[in-house]
Amino acid sequence: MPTLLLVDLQNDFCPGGALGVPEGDLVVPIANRLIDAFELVVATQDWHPADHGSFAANHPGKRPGDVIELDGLEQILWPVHCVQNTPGAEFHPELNLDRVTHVFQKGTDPKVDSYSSFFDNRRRVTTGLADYLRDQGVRRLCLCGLATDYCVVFTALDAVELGFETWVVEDACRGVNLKPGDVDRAVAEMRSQGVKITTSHEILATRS
Ligand code: VGL
Ligand code: ZN
Repeated sequence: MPTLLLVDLQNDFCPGGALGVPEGDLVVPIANRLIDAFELVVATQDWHPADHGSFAANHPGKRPGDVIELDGLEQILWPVHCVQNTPGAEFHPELNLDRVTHVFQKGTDPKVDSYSSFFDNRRRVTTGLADYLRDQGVRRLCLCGLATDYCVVFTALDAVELGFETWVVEDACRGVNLKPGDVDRAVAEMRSQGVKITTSHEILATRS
């Protein structure tokens, strides 16, 4: 069943948010158009406790962008973002959630970050997304959202590895580009691992 995964379309990842991705809000109307073209729509939500280890503010003397070791794993430090039950963690107000059947939350363990929608960065704990998709008989997964160079790329690479035919809708994603070229490198990496890169125009033309 053609399935769309909306990755982290939350206020804090949109301009003006705590970890605002340039043009992140422009993805929302495209996502809304895409939703109607899919039978099954699911979403992820970055959902951190206030004491999360990925927040620079929780490491005295550290600043966003610094890299530390968090419980043995390399971790980029971020501004405080997507704290559970705060407005920044809510989905963008214009995102149409009517047909979203399930929201998978991630990043809830303070000791480990979770870029992929499937597993934490340690690859120990699953979000339940893979089992959910398999239960629904999903073989092809289309994804879009924020941020291309973090949650989207990690999710897409896991999806192909898990055996899903994986499509990323490039114009419905935006990235952080902490280092110039990060988004381009993420797209190249996805292509090289067998992720198919497409556009919303292509999808809406073939499915409507
Ligand atoms: C994300 C950085 C930190 C993302 C989440 O959704 O891409 N990036 N937390
Ligand atoms: Zn996060």
